[in-house]
Amino acid sequence: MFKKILVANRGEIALRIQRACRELGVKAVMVYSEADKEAKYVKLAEEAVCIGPAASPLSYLNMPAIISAAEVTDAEAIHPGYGFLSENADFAERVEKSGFQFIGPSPDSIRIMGDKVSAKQSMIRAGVPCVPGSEGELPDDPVQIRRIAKSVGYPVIIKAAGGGGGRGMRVVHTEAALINAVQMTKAEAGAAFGNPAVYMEKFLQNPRHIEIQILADKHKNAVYLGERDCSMQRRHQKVIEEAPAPGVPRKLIEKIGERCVAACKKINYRGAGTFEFLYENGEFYFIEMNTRVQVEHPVTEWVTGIDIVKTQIMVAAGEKLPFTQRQIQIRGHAIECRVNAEDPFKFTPSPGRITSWHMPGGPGVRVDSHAYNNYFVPPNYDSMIGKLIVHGDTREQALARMQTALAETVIEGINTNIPLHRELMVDAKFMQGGTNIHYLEHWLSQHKR
Ligand code: MV4
Repeated sequence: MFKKILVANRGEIALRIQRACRELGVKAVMVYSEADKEAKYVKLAEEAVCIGPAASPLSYLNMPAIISAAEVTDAEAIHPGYGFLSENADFAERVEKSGFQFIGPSPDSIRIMGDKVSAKQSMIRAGVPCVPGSEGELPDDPVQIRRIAKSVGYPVIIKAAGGGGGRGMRVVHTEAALINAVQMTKAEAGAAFGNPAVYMEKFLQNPRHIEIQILADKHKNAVYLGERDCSMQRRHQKVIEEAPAPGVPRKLIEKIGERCVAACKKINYRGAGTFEFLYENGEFYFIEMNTRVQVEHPVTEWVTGIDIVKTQIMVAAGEKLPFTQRQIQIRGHAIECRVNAEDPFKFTPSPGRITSWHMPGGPGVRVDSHAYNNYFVPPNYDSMIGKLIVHGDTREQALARMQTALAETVIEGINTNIPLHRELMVDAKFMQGGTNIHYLEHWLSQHKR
């Protein structure tokens, strides 16, 4: 095992990684920007290095500053967390070329999954079901593009190979609109991602977003840790996640999970990863793979009993996965509410000083947050200030525990989305389970206040 690792991130995930290190007996070096000196994990750190000013490009995205911090502190490995440099293949490569272990997959795996066309092609080859569409990148010839769209069937969606997470997409309903839409998407993709390549898929109108968590080691072992339902989202930002996905047959999850595991072995994947699917009319369709630990990993940790962050570190150090697929059981139900510093219904960011902070507790309640009473939420970063996670034997018990936890929560001095979560946890349709990716935005458009 490593003696010391460097945590190249901020916020709640920096604290989460620091906690995993403590449990493993690994020293954690925290890096921080000038805006994050007051964060809990910096105060708790045995060692912390300031890597630059508040602006992310000068600190959390500053590769030389981060690698230098690892050098001066004698760290052996770098955990990138999520966001920032976590899915940057060039960073992973520079980390390894500098003699450190990157806690994540190989630069090659990150690169393949970062290009959505090559990701999809590699999944088709590995037997993972994908959304029907173009075979790879769209050609330039309008005649051929029209022919592909006709065979896929309208509506279709044009997606940028360099996009992902909802960036660089356009829905096309008619042949008349097709060629212009392809040209527009290509132009935008070239400007935004430096890669004008686009591909086409059948546009699914009312899917759910369900993802499969996997873990793989360097010894050809891989497992899936069940699924998460992340359909409750607004503008591609997830708001609530849960595991398991309500109403999805166990047998189907097992079939898809086994396909994901087979794909991991085929591409020599290592570390934690997530296969994102759209789920519609009882079928799963792969869309993208994330090569990092995700914000919503705690719901999977709670239903499986597996510490995903600890396991990431163990497999990066070369250890074998300490469990087999047979030993992984899904127990009960977990729900996560992302706590954001923002207006609960208008969504304008609300940074500033927290003047009162009381977190809930009791059976089946977990709070992951780097904030505390009197903490100043800096205006420079993502608005998420923490996560509230509950577990119950059943979904009904988890819902009841989340309702109680939200009622106990007090955050003053800034606006948060706790009032939004309080309303959603008693919403009849959400309580039934199985709402699709459009549900929250539709609910908000009808919301009176
Ligand atoms: C789709 C789709 C419908 N059909 N692809 C958006 C984010 C990116 N990961 C893929 N996205 C979508 N791809 C096909 N063929 C609808 C979406 C989509 C979406 C997906 C997941 C979660 C939220 C979403 C919100 C709007 C659109």
